[in-house]
Amino acid sequence: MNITHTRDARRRWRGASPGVRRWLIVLMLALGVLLTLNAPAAHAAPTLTASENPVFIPYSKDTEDITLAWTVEPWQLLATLTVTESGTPAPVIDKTVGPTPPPGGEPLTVTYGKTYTAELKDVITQQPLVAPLIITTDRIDIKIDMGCLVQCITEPKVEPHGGWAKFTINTTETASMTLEASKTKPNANGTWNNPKDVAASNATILPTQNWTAPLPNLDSNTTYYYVVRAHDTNGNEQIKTGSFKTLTRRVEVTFAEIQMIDDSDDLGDCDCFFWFNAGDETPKPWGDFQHQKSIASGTTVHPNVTFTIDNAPSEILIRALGYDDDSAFGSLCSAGTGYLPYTGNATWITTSGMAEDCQQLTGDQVTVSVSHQGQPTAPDAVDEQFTEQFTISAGLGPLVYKVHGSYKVTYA
Ligand SMILES: [Ca+2]
Ligand SMILES: [Ca+2]
Repeated sequence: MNITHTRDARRRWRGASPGVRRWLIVLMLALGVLLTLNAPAAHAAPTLTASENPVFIPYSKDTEDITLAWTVEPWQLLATLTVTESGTPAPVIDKTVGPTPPPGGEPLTVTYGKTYTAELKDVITQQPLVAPLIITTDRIDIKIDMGCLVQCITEPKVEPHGGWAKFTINTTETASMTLEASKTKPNANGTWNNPKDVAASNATILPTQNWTAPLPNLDSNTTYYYVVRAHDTNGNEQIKTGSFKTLTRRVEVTFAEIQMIDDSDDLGDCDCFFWFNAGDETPKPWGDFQHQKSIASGTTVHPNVTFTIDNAPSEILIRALGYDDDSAFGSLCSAGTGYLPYTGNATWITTSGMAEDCQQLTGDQVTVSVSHQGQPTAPDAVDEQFTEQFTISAGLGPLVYKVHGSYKVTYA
């Protein structure tokens, strides 16, 4: 009966048109897929796992012991476990194993820097039962319980200002810390050959894990190299080095007002002109021999001459030099234009008296500090960006006057 049926079936198969045959094949494949999809729902898929991956290996060691574990299909009684190590031709494990790993797992020693490929295969067909397991290694970046023997300082955060910098330093271990900065690069061990090279420093009062430390009294627009040194409670030391640049100071000076006290002319008002100067900037005139300002004693005038000093030092000089033309007919003045233009010369500014028989002059200067900050422990207590007034008192005569103005300090 069966034979007859089979023959009949074969005959029918051969007799079927190619289109019908193709359709039947598609139907059978579809059924197969459906059965395959349904089958694993009954139990978990095979697995191959490592107790740790990536394997973190402390700096003090080269190798670490881990274990492998697996699960297989219920009918799989034996399997082949192979583990290969990068750079090593022969497998480090190649053995037949049971459906469950030994108690505690299959031991595997991994070496730092190597990559391992673990495979579980059918013991007879050698077909893989699971996807290969790639095991990698890594160093422990953050200290767990080794204190400052390994890295305990995380990357310091630096906020540079114009005349100081704020450091925020966190550690993974409670530590006493010092912070030093210099315009000179430190040695590899975080020290300087000349202790005088250390421009600013700070230290923790009590051991901490979170330290906010200002570095006061720095020069603006300057690169500093810093060293953070941490000592944990076990005496381990670690250093962290880096660099930062302070902001650039800009000063805007305004010569706002001249207060004429004595114009030096008995008959009428002075025939004046002025030179102004701030820092190392080129002096600027207000009026000249041909364009004289008539200014009476007891009055004020407003030149509003301004200077902008980019990258200013911590102190600047602000200067004024006033002239009064007293030439009479027949006086000899340089080329008829009076005294030579002021060049910014420091000694010249404080002269007073008569120049070339035709001009009376008086000058003076004032030094202003453009670097403001609070006490070393709290430099941010005083705003380093500010505007202040200045007064130059030119009192030597024969011209007697005061110049009032302002200077504005900003950082960028
Ligand atoms: Ca005069
Ligand atoms: Ca005059």
